[in-house]
Amino acid sequence: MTTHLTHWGAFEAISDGERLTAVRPWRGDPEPMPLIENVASAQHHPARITQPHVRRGWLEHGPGAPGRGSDPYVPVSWERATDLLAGELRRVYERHGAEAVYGGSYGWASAGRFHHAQSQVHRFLNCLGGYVRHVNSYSMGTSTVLLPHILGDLYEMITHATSKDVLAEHAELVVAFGGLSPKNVAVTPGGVSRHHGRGWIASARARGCRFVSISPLRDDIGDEARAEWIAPRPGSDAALMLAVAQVLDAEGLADKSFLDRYTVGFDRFARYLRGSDDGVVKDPRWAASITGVPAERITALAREMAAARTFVTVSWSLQRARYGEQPVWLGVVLAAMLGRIGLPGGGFGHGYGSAGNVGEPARRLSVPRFPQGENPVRTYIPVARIADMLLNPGGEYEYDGRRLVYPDIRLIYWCGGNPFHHHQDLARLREAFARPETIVVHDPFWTATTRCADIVLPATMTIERDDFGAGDNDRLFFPMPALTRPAGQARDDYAILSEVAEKLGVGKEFTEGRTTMEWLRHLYGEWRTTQAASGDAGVTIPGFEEFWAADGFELPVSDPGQVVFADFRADPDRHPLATPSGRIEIFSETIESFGYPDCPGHPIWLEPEEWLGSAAAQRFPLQLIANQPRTKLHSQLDVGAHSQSAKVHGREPVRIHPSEAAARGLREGDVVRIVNDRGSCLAGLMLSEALAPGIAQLSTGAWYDPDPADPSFCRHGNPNVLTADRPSSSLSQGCTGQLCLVQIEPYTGEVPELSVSGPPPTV
Ligand SMILES: Nc1nc2c(c(=O)[nH]1)N[C@H]1C(S)=C(S)[C@@H](COP(=O)(O)OP(=O)(O)OC[C@H]3O[C@@H](n4cnc5c(=O)[nH]c(N)nc54)[C@H](O)[C@@H]3O)O[C@H]1N2
Ligand SMILES: Nc1nc2c(c(=O)[nH]1)N[C@H]1C(S)=C(S)[C@@H](COP(=O)(O)OP(=O)(O)OC[C@H]3O[C@@H](n4cnc5c(=O)[nH]c(N)nc54)[C@H](O)[C@@H]3O)O[C@H]1N2
Ligand SMILES: [Mo]
Repeated sequence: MTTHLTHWGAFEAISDGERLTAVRPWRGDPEPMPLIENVASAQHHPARITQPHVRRGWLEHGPGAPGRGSDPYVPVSWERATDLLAGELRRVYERHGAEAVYGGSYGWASAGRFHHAQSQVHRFLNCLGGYVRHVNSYSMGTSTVLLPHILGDLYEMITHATSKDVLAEHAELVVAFGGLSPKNVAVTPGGVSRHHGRGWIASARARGCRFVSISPLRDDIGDEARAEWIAPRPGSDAALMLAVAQVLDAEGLADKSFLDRYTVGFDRFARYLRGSDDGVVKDPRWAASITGVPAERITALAREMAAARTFVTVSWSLQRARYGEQPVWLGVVLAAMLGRIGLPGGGFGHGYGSAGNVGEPARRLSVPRFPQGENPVRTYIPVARIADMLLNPGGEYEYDGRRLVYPDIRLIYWCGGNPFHHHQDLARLREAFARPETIVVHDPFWTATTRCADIVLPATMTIERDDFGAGDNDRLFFPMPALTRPAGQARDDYAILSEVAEKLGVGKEFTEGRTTMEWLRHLYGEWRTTQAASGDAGVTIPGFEEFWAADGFELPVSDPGQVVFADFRADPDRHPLATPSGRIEIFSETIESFGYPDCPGHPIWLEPEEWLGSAAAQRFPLQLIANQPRTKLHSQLDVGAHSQSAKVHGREPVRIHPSEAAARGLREGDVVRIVNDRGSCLAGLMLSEALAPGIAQLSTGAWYDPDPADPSFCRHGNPNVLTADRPSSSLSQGCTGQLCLVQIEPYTGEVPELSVSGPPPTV
């Protein structure tokens, strides 16, 4: 058995050289995950791309020819494909310059430090003169802009977040907005060895710590928490939090000395809470009418939070929504009012239910990375503005106090991401993707994005190549020797880019003359030397041969008992935050100075366009939660066995409360149509009392399978035909894919065949 690493866990496998014949969880994993089953079953699926392809219209009529998304593909040799690609890159760089190339290429790609697809393509494009990049992520696009203004260092909140073991030992009450989702914490960017998502909750519970999960889904927290469930209307958490703050303020429960010493701007915020200027006191009665949570429960919750050592955590989902800054900022404000920031078991956390690395102690050692070179192009977009950019070249927009201009993109180069998975309003994205002259995609699979590309190059999966890997804050650094040969003619991104670089005369710059194994040895050797020279490794690092032959190298951590902001609490003058005031900013003069009505200088309640309290809910009375999928990572390996096992008539499952089904004459197992003004999709109906009435939950990840006549209708169940391409705010321009309003209807037509379960038509 050989060990292998994925973003969702490590596994041991036996291979016959062609495929994996047995897979079992890595023996060190206390909470193994069934997602590992997707890998072997997807490898030779008919949706695997087995050779290079070029879209017929592009091949016959040249760059810019219409027909993207409907043309058949022409299989070509590697020689032909790389010739065409090199020629087109030369044309675009010569005629339009690097500002015309979008190489942002957002996406999670795969575990493995060397073959990380984005690093590969970025290095390659840098050798050609650079590219328009993206900033931030779909994950935390809103917090990434907000938190530096109010807490300073974002990295601090993730890498140095209070350890889960510290919470298990010291917290008395955990109030989790968005829950502590067991499915999400199974995943860590870059890989996870020992899953630690549930054990700490069970230990805390056994010690008497109480959990309150504030979320539309009861199963956003595991049974081991025996949590109280409070289900406010989605999108209304800011109102609930304001009312908790109002009770703390009005009843004298706020920690005044903490607020004085460690924060700025409470007074400005308090005027809003007390209604000093607008005459509206943000009390529990006010919040009850917005959130649907009884006023008495809100008042009691505030008192419980003040009486115990309370940890407030806000999941990333709350900021992947309109005005998503507000609940995150208010989570910080509540924790500040409770005065326990910087103490073990108290304070504020962000994402303890979102990813496995949050609350794992920081490592003493970094891990090697493939250098990307320098990008001389200064133009960038906040990542979720991709469709806006393509549709409005030259258009101006606001971002974090700046006025930016969209570039005029002629060529898109995508490796390791799936925009037709991750972006909102896919019919609009289809329009946007019709604009550039050329789209190049590398992927192992015929995803919806490869089906919209002009040049399609088949990439290997991790099990088909040599690499090494370790996830963020994960403690194991694994060698990842190839387990099988590549499927079909698939090649590593590195091999593909090396060949094209050679044809463009920058081969030497890109490869530095190294093969993959030479790179692995080189990167490892350099890393080992640097760590040894720093004298701080705290461990002897084996030589490459020993590392490569073994089963993972244990990386030491700095402080297993890490508590975020402990230094700041101990001495805020010597350890100020990286904010303008050096303190926690409850009121931010910087944000106020931008003058954005959709994100003023202190947190407030702003009513989103699409929530159960809005006028639009008359026509679309269900709030769709488009959250992360349980059976896969995003769209990855959706054709795999574990993901397929959850489908209903081949469609993605949508869950609603039984009362909502009864009201529509629907039954479990029905194929239904989910609809709003932007689009519609089919899904398979599941009934559950784990959802509040008024809620529908359709996770992301089903491969977009548009009706040939109507790109706004997905036959498979991708919620992004329904979500809106609206930014969180002018401040952060983040993704808001989590929530939208819909109606669910019976589907009476013939259930159509899916086209994404095989390759597109070829000629
Ligand atoms: N409605 C809604 N939409 C959302 C979200 C939401 O909450 N709601 N969440 C958002 C979030 S947080 C995220 S992070 C995004 C995720 O969006 P993405 O990261 O774009 O999604 P993935 O499915 O991980 O896409 C990775 C792609 O890379 C391919 N790939 C894997 N390994 C390799 C490789 O080695 N080389 C190459 N060339 N390709 C490879 C995979 O086959 C897959 O097609 O989705 C966002 N979209
Ligand atoms: N299995 C699996 N795990 C994953 C991923 C995956 O694709 N699959 N993706 C990974 C990635 S890239 C990321 S960024 C993280 C994302 O981590 P999150 O953003 O935290 O994850 P989600 O599952 O989208 O949302 C968590 C829960 O938030 C709740 N929620 C939604 N809206 C509201 C609201 O307005 N108020 C409240 N109180 N709750 C709300 C929903 O019920 C939802 O189930 O997950 C990571 N983990
Ligand atoms: Mo994400």
